[in-house]
Amino acid sequence: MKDQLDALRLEIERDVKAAKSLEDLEVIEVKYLGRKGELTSMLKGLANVTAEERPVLGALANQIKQDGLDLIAARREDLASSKYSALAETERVDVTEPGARPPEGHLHIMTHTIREITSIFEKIGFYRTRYPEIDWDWYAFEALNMPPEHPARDDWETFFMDAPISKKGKMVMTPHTSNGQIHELQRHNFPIRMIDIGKCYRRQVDATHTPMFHQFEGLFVDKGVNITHLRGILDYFAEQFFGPGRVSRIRPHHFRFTEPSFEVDISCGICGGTGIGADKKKCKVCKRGWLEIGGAGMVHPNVLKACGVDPKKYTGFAFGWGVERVAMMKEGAKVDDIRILYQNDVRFLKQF
Ligand code: FA5
Repeated sequence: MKDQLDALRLEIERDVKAAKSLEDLEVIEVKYLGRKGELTSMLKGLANVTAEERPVLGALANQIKQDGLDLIAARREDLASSKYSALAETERVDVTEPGARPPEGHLHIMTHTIREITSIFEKIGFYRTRYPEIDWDWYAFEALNMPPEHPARDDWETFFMDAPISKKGKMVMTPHTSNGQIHELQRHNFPIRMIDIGKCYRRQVDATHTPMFHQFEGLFVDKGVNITHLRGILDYFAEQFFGPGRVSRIRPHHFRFTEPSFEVDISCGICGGTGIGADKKKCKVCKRGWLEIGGAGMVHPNVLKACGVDPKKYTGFAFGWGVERVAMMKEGAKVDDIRILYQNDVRFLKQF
């Protein structure tokens, strides 16, 4: 039996040495030293040996078990440390290395433009307002001196809502921000120096029109406001937004809600307002020295009256321009089709 025990010791030593993983060691321990292992079954043979041999062989078996456990523990430590040192090699992290930055987004060119316009007007005492973008016909047309069925309404190519009709008419998706004039005038909080920026909707789409676009509406109403104030504000905006040396001009036009009414132009930044390009030919951008920016005029007395404001006491001017259009007219913008602003093409958007 002693020979069997010695042979078992050698087997344990050989297998432990050959073990390649912590899992191998588990198997070896169970196989040789476990409760149903080879050593235990060998000890059953002690019943057949002499009384003198029994304690000697018993002690030897205990020694083999202890040595085997020690050997396994030592090998386990070796394997564990080499496992972690291999991991340290393959999965080393250099915490000082610069990280991989995820791509960063930024604000849309329209948001930038809206913020810029707001801050230009805030500097001269205007305040930003927001009025409904879905509103009653009365605010969008009737109070603006455009009675039901008036042909002037056709210019606004309006979307009507499928909603119940009220005393104030049908609901519309506002085709301009001029409904803001009515809401603001009804507050009777003078002087009014409003800049209302919002979304507008019209049934139009081509290189210069989108079905959804933005307008900014200025309204200045107080005692003694006249056209010279309007001219001053237009020139101020031209220079602040488009750059030094840019000026505005007004041409006669017709809107039902202003009298007199104007179309406003800004001098072209490419040809300096001359209409002649560097190649001595017609300027390619404006062709005539001026770029059209939008409408303006003195608030019509009927509009003031519709809002309960006495036109003999108060006068004012209003203007309404497209945010997309002014952004496109900025020098260097190089946007020749308005629709690209809303196509979500990152290659285009990330330029701004
Ligand atoms: C108006 O909407 C008037 N409410 C402006 C106004 C306000 C005049 C106050 C007088 C006093 P108009 O329809 O011309 O006017 O539009 C003004 C500007 O909005 C245009 O010059 C253009 O810049 C922009 N615009 C109009 N329709 C579209 C569209 N479909 N897509 C993009 N921009 C548009």
